[in-house]
Amino acid sequence: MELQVKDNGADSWEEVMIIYNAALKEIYTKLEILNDEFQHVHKYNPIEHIKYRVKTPRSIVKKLKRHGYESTLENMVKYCNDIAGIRIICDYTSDIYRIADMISNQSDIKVVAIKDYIANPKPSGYESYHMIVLIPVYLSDRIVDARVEIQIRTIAMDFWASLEHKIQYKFPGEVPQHIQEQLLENAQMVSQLDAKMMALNEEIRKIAGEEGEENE
Ligand code: 0O2
Repeated sequence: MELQVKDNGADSWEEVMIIYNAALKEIYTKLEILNDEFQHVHKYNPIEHIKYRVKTPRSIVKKLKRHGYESTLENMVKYCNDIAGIRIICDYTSDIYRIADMISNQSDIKVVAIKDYIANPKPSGYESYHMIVLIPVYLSDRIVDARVEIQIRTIAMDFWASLEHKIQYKFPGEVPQHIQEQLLENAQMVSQLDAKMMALNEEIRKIAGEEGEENE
């Protein structure tokens, strides 16, 4: 059953945070296992690094306000999909889909939504692959399904997104037009760079594979 709360002050808030933190730890461990096994089988790490966080109360309140909801604990859990967020950074775009598949194939994880901003970038140029998943957290007296947002992107996409995020904070109203245009241009370069790096990597792997076969 998915996590539901009735606002009961600080106690409920602490319990909710324990559950989201537990959900993040579970997904983090699953990803580490997948990465280790992939390294063992394919001699290659699809995951460059992983970051995770529980959204700050301030950001949660801001997001609820943006969506027109009152700031109650009930609304936070119901409407804020990314209280628990994990970001997976990879080298190549192909790794993103590989990791997304590996996550979807875990029988205890339920994928509730996917937003593929790589196939369909945002008008700003933002690229990333987002999954909202439910993962069971085993408590002493019950099991609750906690919502986690997983963002998967390449190093280059992450570089672009972190700069763009900083710019949004610097210009809380509207980002000046010429900066928006440069961001979009840079996003297109990120996309081209990712495609070229992936093609180069595939070529290298192919050559290395052929040489490996010759030496057998
Ligand atoms: P913050 O400050 O990073 O936490 P939903 O989460 O589904 O209720 P939304 O915003 O429609 O609402 O979902 P979406 O588009 O999947 O975005 C979720 C998160 O992705 C955002 O959380 C950002 O972290 C990131 N993101 C989405 N669009 C952009 C973008 O254009 N630029 C950058 N840099 N990041 C983006 P928050 O809560 O909006 O922001």
